[in-house]
Amino acid sequence: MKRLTALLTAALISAGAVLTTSVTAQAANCRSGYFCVWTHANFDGMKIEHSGDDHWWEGNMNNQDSSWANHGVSGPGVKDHVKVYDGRELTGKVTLCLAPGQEVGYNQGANDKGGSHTWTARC
Ligand SMILES: [Ca+2]
Repeated sequence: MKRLTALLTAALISAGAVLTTSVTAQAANCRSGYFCVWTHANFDGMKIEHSGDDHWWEGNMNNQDSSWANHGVSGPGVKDHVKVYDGRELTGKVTLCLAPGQEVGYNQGANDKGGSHTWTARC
């Protein structure tokens, strides 16, 4: 019985190690087809997921964005890039432009600057 317990413990430890590895490999937890924004760096803090444009980020995300992930799905004629604008209503400069699949854990120039975003064909 002691031996069985030891085996089970070893199995649990290796299962845990596998889980940890896969979480690290996929850094950003963001659904397929969505553009996700977090209030903290490295995909932490509050998250908002967008399937479309948002030209008026709410107060709890406006000028709070610190990491970003574009999990948009590409296809013929699909706008699969995302531009983040400094101001609301797509005004001011573009602080970030993300290609499909791109994840940005932190960007000093874009940190806490975003106010709106749009899906676009290219950067
Ligand atoms: Ca922030």
